[in-house]
Amino acid sequence: MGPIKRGALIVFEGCDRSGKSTQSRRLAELLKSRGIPTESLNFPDRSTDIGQVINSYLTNSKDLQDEVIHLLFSVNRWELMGKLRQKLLAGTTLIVDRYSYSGVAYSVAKGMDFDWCYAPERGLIKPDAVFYLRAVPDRLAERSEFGEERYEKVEFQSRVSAVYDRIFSNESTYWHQLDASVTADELHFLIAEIAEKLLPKVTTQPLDKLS
Ligand code: Z5A
Ligand code: MG
Repeated sequence: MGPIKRGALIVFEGCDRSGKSTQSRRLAELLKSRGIPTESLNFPDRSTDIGQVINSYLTNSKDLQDEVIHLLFSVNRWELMGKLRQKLLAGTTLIVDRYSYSGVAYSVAKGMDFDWCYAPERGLIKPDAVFYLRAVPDRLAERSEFGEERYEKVEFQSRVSAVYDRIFSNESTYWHQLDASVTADELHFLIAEIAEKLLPKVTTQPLDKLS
């Protein structure tokens, strides 16, 4: 038996209701069915102390200054990094629903400075692949449960979408942009195809950091 290969860090990004949770779940199921050790998680992780503060903010029961909530989202990733690194190095592939790019996209959409927003993300583990589910926010508003949390307004989502497009143009080497308006089955097929090619390649490479 050779050395344990590390797992891959695969991230899903996109506006609200773009299908991230659906596609994360389906990819995790597929990989598990192939015998690949896989775990799923999402950010914000509302289960930690900081995650609970974030939850109160998102559900509008608490107000926080823009800079403060931005940094809390980032801390919420940092507090889980040790655990994530351990799992990846032990060979587990992680499917992550939202990551640093959500942090940047939502805060910049409020009018905050791009570089200031990105700075606290530097040093976090760099994803091997990001699936960016891109759609016109008007179309997403037709999906169920849209509009219940703080940021779920079409006009705001359009600004978020523009920031994602900007990040995509900077990070296009490992970002895969997909049209979120096709059916969930079609999306899953495209994602599975990319993931299957990616896994054997990345698992022999060292973990990298966001820079
Ligand atoms: N946020 C932040 O500001 N800073 C940060 O650092 C982080 C997050 C990490 C909570 O996120 C909020 O936190 C979020 C960003 C901010 N802002 N808001 N609002 P969340 O991930 O907990 O919640 P969410 O963005 O609202 O995501 P979501 O609602 O969970 O959407 P989704 O996961 O992308 O979609 P889904 O649940 O898979 O699908 C939505 C619905 O559409 C559902 O009924 C599906 O059955 C349906 N669906 C899915 N795929 C399709 C297709 N292909 N066609 C048609 N219908 C579909
Ligand atoms: Mg979701």
